[in-house]
Amino acid sequence: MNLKLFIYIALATLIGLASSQNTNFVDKDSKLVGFAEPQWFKDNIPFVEVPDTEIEQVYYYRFSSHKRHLRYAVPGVGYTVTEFVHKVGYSQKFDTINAAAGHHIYESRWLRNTRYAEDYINFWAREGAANQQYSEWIANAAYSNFLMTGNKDFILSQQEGLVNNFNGWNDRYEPELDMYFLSPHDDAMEHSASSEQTDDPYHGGLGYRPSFNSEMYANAIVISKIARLNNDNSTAEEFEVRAAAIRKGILDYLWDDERTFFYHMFRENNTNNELLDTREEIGLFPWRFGVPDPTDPKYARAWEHLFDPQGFNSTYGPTTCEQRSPWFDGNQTSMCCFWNGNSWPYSTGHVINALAAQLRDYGTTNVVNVNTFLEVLHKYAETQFKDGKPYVAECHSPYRKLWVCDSKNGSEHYAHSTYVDNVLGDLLGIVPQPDNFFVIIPLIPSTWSYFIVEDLLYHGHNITVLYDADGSRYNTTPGIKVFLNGELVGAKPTLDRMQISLPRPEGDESSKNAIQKVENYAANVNGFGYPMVDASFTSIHASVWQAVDGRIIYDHIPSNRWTSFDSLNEVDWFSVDFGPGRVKTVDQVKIYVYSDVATNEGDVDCPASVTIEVLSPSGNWTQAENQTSTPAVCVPNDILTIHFTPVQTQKVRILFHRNVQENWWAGMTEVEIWAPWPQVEEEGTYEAEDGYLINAVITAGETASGGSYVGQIEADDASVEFTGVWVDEEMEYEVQVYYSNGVQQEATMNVTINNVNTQVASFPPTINGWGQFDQNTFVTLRIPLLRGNNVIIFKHADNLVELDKIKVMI
Ligand SMILES: [Ca+2]
Ligand SMILES: [Ca+2]
Repeated sequence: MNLKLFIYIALATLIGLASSQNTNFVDKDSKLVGFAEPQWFKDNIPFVEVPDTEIEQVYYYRFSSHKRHLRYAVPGVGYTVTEFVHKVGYSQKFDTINAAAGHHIYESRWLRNTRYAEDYINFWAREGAANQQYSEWIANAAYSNFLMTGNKDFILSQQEGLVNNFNGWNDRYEPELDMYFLSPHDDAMEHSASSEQTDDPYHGGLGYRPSFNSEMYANAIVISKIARLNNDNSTAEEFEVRAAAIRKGILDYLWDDERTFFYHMFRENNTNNELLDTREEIGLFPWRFGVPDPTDPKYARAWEHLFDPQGFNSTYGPTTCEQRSPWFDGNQTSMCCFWNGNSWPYSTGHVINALAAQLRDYGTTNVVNVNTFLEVLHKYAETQFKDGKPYVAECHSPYRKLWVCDSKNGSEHYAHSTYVDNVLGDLLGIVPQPDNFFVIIPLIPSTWSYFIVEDLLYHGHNITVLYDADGSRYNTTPGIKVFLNGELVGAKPTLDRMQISLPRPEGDESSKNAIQKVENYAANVNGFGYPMVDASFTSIHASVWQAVDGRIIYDHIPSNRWTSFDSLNEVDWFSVDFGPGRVKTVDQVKIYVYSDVATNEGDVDCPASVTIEVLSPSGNWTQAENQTSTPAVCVPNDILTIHFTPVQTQKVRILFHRNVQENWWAGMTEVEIWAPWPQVEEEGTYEAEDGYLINAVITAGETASGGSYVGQIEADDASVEFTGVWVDEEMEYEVQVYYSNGVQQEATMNVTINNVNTQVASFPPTINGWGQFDQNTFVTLRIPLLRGNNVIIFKHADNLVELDKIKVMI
């Protein structure tokens, strides 16, 4: 054996051991009864046990609700997180909405598969999505994700995009006050106490808000930290100064000594800088981000209002504004978007973070202690039920067991808040660190006799923390214990905070391999174009497109599936066409089997058998060779993977042999075809036809690289986005663009790189005419690329260009 191979195997064995070694205290299966796809939970979530049944029950549910919103969008971009289970009119690129992106990242950071959060952070930092549609704390959340993963390379590579997002708000900055202004609507709050009293009660007037300004303070602070780690001291200093100014603005203008609270302040017709007449829940957000001065005890008085029955204290969570206010309305029963009374998970999540920060970073007060903290968290858990089962929608009545904003096939499992972050980060007190320490500061009452968190992935290590007051529950000695990769590394005889020093994070090494060069070739985020899907039969209650929309939702309602329900055929097929000329090497198909027989809601269940066929070069369907199914027998509402001998094909189809005996039909919520990506002859090459296209057409071409090219890039908004353009090093690269231009005039395209840099590319006429490509016909651009996945968008400008591929000269 040569030395290099030996070292590789030795290293792989070590890493394999480290990540597989773990404790096994929790009976995982018992926690996952009734959940679809239980293996996903075992692969991804920390398992928790606490004495409070509701808190624990909702904990597992909220991972399942979050899972429903993890959406694989586009190869090279990967995962995003949605807010609604279906597309809504005001969602933006790939149906995203930035309003709760911070919450999404804070929830995602607890998943063991770090790709979910990192793809999504990269998306906000580089895709040019609508980052200023609503207020946001994306940079802050991105940094909090780094604290969990320890992946320094990744967070440092995001600096430019995060700074760019931050500066996207410059036109809403008031230098005289050092604060940002926006409408309550743009702060995700329609019909609030600060909007009801304006001419436009839906949007409200512009104002300086404690919520948004605290978020911008938090964004500025982490950008300065990231810049410091990047040895970019001038950016670090710039953002330290900006953060300090915003913080001063909040403390000087938005705090009222007499009314002991932070308030909204109108921007217009308010020469005396008067504050709103009503306390709103957003006035508690500043603690979460460390805005109040810890040396000044006056600020802690704000918490009295959280526990005041005339303030925010109600049966089902804090009210969005204080109940004594003339603008308060706690009687809504079904209308959406009233944030002047309803209990609102978006805000409750923030407030619990803030309450934990008060306890951890500022100290107990006359009203804030671990018992009152638990009361608020418990109430939040108790709110998240419907018909006796854990559930979350948009908003809840403060007084009645009623989800008020709860539209059918719309706001189920609404992803607009945190909860698992409140349990893991606040209650159990896992406080992720930038250096090689693991710190836990539990905020649990002395009456609790136990808790455990197991399978926590932290800086590349498996961590278990358990507390067992008398040692009887986990068959151990009394006290709190920390296990690192299965080994006991810290113990105290009583409940206390713990700090453990860790070996160097594996994140640093493993992140170099974190680029997962497999992508899902079946995904179609648009519901039209390629990959094109078709079926021999589709139920009127289903859609072929929902089976490739990247969403995995096994529910009867909300519906997201293709089924053959009511088909007269014994065998129905479902096909995926990668596009004209787009032949790919594939070796597996993953079917997310839908069953409503399992839940007594319908007649769709596991098929009797599944066969995979591929289109041969001669145009015939042939069976893929050596098909094996995992598991061997289909499990309803779970994954069925069919592996086969690698084969080159443009089209794949699945034959579903339905269960005729039971008279059941076949269905799936999603089908994925994962394969190496990109599939190109030379490293650094990206095919235009593999990109994300807007108003452009994939065309087969014999002279085209990869078998096809993209043409008809004619409409004003027509564009070709090269996704997932990976480089290891940040610098300017030569990029060759292979194209054809069949008219005798120069054509141009506008090129945007990572939503930061733009340039105009010129394409002289080509001698061979349209649709003809060769190795000598290209233009060379100089393009600055960032470490990791880059986004390069070519947009139609003057005249026409057909694009074949780009080659990054590495
Ligand atoms: Ca789907
Ligand atoms: Ca091509």
